Amino acid sequence: LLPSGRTSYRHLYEYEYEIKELARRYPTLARPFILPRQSVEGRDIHGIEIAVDARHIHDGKPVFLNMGVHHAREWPSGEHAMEWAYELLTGYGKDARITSLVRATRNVVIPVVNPDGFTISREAPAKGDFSVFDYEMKRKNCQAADSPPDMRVGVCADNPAGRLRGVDLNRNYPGFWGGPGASANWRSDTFRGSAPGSEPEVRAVREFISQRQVTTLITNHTYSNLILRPPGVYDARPPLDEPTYAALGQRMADHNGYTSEPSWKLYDTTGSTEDWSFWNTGGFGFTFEIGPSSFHPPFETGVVAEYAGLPPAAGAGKGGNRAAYLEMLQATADP
Ligand code: 0X9
Ligand code: ZN
Repeated sequence: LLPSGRTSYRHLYEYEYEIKELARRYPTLARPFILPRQSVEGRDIHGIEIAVDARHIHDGKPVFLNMGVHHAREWPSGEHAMEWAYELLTGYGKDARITSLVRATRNVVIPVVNPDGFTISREAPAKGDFSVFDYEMKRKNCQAADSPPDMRVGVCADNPAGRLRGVDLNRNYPGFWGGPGASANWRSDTFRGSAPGSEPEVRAVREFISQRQVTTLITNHTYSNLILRPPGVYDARPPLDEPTYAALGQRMADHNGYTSEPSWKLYDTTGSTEDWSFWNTGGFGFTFEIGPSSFHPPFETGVVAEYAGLPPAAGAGKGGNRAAYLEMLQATADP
């Protein structure tokens, strides 16, 4: 069903192992890499790049970046990104459309942008009470510097502030940072951090986008079956090319059955990923909110199978995020 054949949520070590294994299986088509900055706790942030000659990174082709797990508890977001890597690698040379699109582009997948938070959420003992010690519901990264000294004691996985320690990586980008829809309080789940771009995980992504020719990106989250585009706040000027942006969002929504809309319609946010990337690089970026009703429902409920357009996907029978991502790749190849 899924390109990888997986039947359970990956752990961080499985993402890392599978990236290495794919690179071994597809030595010309795939290049594993580590972003030049580590997470707060010193973990590597892994990615895989897919192109006809994966190692020749400066061949002038546009880069489509597909990311997951800015938010720790949003496990399906990493799964969909990782399945996309399998899709391209297993489809190249077999599927005519994938082959021609891969020839025209470079594809980068960073399935877990927040490896510290993800590890805590994924490995947490089940509690399920949504208290601050319910680490499975952790959202932010592991930054401790902003909390008061008595709250800094203990490791990120077990400390007096529980899962509230950390910065919301989707409020820390330097795009409208300081505005509404983000908190200045370190305990908040939408804490923006001490300064725009203060977090190493955000710096890692920003530096990658700025140093490479990333023209399009999708940052995956869960949940609500939405395709979101800038602006994140109502009173920000809509992009000059809003009609083009909106049309691309709608073409993707036709595949996965989601609702495509400007992100402020959900609620105000500042410091989000694609607000920064659009206003700073001009590249088209979208947030996908995968799944109908929870951050990481049991795998068996099919929220990862929705990748392939299978029920209970909003657009079941259409094409799922597989088809939506291909639409984005088409736009990358042929802007
Ligand atoms: O609040 C968020 O960061 C996203 N929702 S989530 O439940 N995954 O946390 C929505 C962000 C929407 N705003 C922008 N993308 N600008
Ligand atoms: Zn999220």
